[in-house]
Amino acid sequence: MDWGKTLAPYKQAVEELKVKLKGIRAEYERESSNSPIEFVTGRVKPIPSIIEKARERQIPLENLDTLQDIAGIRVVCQFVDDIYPIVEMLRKRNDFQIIEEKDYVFHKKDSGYRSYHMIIEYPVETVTGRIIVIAEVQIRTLAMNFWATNEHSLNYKYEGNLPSEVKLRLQKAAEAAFKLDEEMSKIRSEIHEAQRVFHRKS
Ligand code: 0O2
Repeated sequence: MDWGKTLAPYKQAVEELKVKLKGIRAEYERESSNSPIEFVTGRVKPIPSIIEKARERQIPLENLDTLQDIAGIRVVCQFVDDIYPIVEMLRKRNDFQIIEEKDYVFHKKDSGYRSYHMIIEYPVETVTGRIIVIAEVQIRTLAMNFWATNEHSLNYKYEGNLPSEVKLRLQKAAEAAFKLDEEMSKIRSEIHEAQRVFHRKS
C-alpha cells in the first residue's frame, strides 16, 4: 500500500480547510473583538490508527474512503452558544457538501463526550482531476476539548479498557466541564465586554 499516495488528497483537504477556517476566524476578528472561533486545528489520522480502525470495522484497506475521519478539522470556541452559529455558517458554504451531522453537544455520548460533528465531501483538485475527500469537522468548546483530549490520552494508555475508577472520574469531569460551559454562558456578555475593553486598549 502506497500510504504517501493514498493520504495525499486527505493532507491537501486538511491544509485547505485549515486555511479557510483560519481565514474565517481572522474575518470575525476584524469585524468584532469577539470571534466565535477560538482556534482551528487539523490532522490526518496517523497510519497505525487508520489500520486499527479499519481492522475493527472490517473495512478492507482499499475501501478507506468509508472511514469518515481520516481528514479531521477541529474548530474550538469559547462558548456553547458559539457552536450553532458556526454550524449555520458552515451549512451556507458552497465549497463542500455536508453529508451528515452528529450533534453530540445536545446528545452527549455515554462516555461523556460532547462535540458537534459534520461529515463533509470536500473536492480536492489534483493533476489528474478532482477527488472528493470525506472529512470530519468537529466543533466544540474549550471545556469540551479539554475533556476529550484527556479522555483520548487515557483511552490510549489503557488501550480502550478504562478501569472503572478512571471511567467514573472522567464522567465526573465531563459533568464539571458541562457545568463550566453553563456558568461561562451565563456571564458571556460580561466576558465579551471585558474582551472588547482589552481589545481597545491593546
Ligand atoms: P481519533 O484518534 O481522534 O481519530 P460512528 O460510526 O458514527 O458510530 P465514528 O466513526 O467513530 O462512529 O464517529 P464518531 O463517533 O463521530 O467519532 C469520530 C471521532 O470523534 C473520534 O475519532 C474522536 O476523535 C471523536 N470521538 C468520538 N467519541 C469520542 C469519545 O468518547 N471520546 C473522545 N475523546 N473522542 C471521541 P477516533 O477514530 O475515535 O479517534
